[in-house]
Amino acid sequence: MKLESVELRRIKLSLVAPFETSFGVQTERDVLLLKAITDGGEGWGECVAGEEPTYSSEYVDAAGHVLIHHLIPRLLDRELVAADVSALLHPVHGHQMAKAAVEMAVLDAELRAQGQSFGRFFGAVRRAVDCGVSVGIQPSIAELLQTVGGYLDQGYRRIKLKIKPGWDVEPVRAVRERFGDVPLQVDANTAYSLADAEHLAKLDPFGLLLIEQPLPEEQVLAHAQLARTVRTPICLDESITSAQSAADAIELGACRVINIKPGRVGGYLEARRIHDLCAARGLPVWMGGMLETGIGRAGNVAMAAMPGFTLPGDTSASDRYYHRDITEPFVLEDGRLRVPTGPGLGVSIDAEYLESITYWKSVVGRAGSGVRS
Ligand code: NPG
Repeated sequence: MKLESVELRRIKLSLVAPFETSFGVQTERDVLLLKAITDGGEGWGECVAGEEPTYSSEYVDAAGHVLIHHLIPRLLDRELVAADVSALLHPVHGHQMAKAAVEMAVLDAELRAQGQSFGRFFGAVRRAVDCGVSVGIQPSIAELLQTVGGYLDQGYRRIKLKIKPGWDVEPVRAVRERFGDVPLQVDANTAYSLADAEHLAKLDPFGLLLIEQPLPEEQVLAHAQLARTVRTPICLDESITSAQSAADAIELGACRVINIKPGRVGGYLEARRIHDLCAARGLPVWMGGMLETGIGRAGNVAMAAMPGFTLPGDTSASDRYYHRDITEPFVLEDGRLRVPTGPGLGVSIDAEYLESITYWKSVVGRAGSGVRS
């Protein structure tokens, strides 16, 4: 397959409600989407980088820049398959989210051309995946209980609470007291230090599924040390940027669970390697979320149907985030989302709506004779 050009576009989508994590409050998503134009058809990719470099060092302006100037030019006008993309991009250090977006677009084009779905390509073993929901930091315990109750009424099968110092043990206690033994986990997004070990151990009596990324991403050894004080399984997110870093963290005893986000690790193919290595070592994995539109959600739901994804993911329904999605919405059915079965990502883009919320476009490649914006 030959990649002839890539169309990049930026869209803005308001969130249904503000989303607060230990690193800030988000009220809208500024999304970079890619359309790969090949001699065998088109494919779509979504970049999960946020507007600001607060979750990781990547951010959407930089992702657009590195794609246009350093990544896409390495892929144009040559015979390639999606499996070649990461090696071709290897000379460029880092920028996993940008790399993931272009690999995804090429993979979608390739699978659409073959008439094969992402689910089939990944070896999906279920038609629908169990869904959890990530609950942002709330202004009060009363609002938290109301929000969690609403999601449980909708059928979500697991609740994840965002925590930070000052908002941790009490919200967990309140949710346990009100909602009993609902599957519950917490996510700190790197907000603690090893000195907080005794404090984090106060979460142990609540029977959480896991504590996600309590310490800064580079402190992998400290997570292993934390695990000596805290009994709740530690799950890594930000620290896991590749299959290699996953293997190292497991070997060190830094985590007993891994959150897989294809965008964070450079793409679906690396994410699949992490799934495989965790399965071989007996670690459960689950699918993370980065507030994806229907494009990214489609790929994530398909991957979450692989056998090692034994915990519910942050693969929430479209209406958890958006009033109107850019694809047909993902709708919760008995706490699950159906895995798309059509070719490639298996979703169709609402072209008119997409156009109406696009505020920037650029083409790299033949149609754009290099770079056009
Ligand atoms: O369901 O898509 C979702 C969001 C799940 O909490 C979620 N994501 O730290 O995992 C995270 C968090 C996040 C969201 C991180 C946006 C970065 C950006």
